[in-house]
Amino acid sequence: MRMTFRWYGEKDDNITLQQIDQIPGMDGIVGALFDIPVGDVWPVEPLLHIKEEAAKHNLVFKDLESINVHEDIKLGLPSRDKYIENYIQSLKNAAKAGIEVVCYNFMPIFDWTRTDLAKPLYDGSTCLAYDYHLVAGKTPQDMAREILDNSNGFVLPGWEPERLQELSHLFEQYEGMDEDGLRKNLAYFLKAVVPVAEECGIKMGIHPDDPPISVFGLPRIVKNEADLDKIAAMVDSESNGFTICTGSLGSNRQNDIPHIIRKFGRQHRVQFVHLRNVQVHEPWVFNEVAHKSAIGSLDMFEIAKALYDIHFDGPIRPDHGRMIWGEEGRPGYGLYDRALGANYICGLWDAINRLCGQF
Ligand SMILES: [Mn+2]
Repeated sequence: MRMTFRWYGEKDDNITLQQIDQIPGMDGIVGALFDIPVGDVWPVEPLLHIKEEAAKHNLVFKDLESINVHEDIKLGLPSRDKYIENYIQSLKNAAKAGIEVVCYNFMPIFDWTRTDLAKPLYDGSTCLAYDYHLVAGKTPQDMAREILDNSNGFVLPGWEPERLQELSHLFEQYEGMDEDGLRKNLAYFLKAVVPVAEECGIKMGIHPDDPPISVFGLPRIVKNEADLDKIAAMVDSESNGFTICTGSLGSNRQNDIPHIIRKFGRQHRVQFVHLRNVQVHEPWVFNEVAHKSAIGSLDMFEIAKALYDIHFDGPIRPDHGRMIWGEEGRPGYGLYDRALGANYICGLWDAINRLCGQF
């Protein structure tokens, strides 16, 4: 596996490449071009620039998160073909810059959703949390406003202020669309894009819905094993793969993550892994916690062992961390707790490797 760390770039991240390089066991960064509007073509040059900067700090840059999918593609509008062409060109350009893995999601309107970006834990740290009771009485606009107000001045991917201005219009466009309708639009997109990804050596990994449940009545199609089966069947190619995000899938205790990893790993469909622990209090009431198994609901050893067993050689990154030691930063993306998480995962991996000694 390749241990990686999500980085928002020179302009938008308060964490430096040098700090990332100082995390033991760190191999690379996961990056993106955050200033390119969704739907536009990603040029090669700025990707090469990130690659060069990363290399100065002994870090590889082979993984993108995310090239976002334009809403017209998810909606299946006639204009989608133009945006699919752009997506294809972005993949070709990414390949020219040495990119191997591209994460994306197919969530309507919202990217991830939380009801609290700084929930205090017992030890004074804060974390991201979700409680469906709190969503019940809210409009999407209320939710968007809260997230913007609590993001410590950082723009959170999927919650860009300009997109949120169009919220009412976007909801109108999705009226009447069910899961099958959205699934058809994903299949249309994948049938066009995956052959090109395959040709240029890029593995695509769709990110699960976060949380994996319908929010505000919008359809969600990446929630569980059955959904992943349907997506895998849309295009028979290793380039049509998954980002296994343990915090997203794991917030539903019905999802058996080690089983999902082994099953789709055997099909060579696991392309990217986000490791995060969550504490699930009751269905759809959960908060994120430190990575260590004993602290949350997920058995990180079993998850790491499943990845080891499928000989996973793609990128793993510690996902959202808590805010600890007085750090201020982008919610979920502080330095300290993610660094601790990476170190914990490396420790698990080393121990499994030493005990099993397969490779
Ligand atoms: Mn994730």
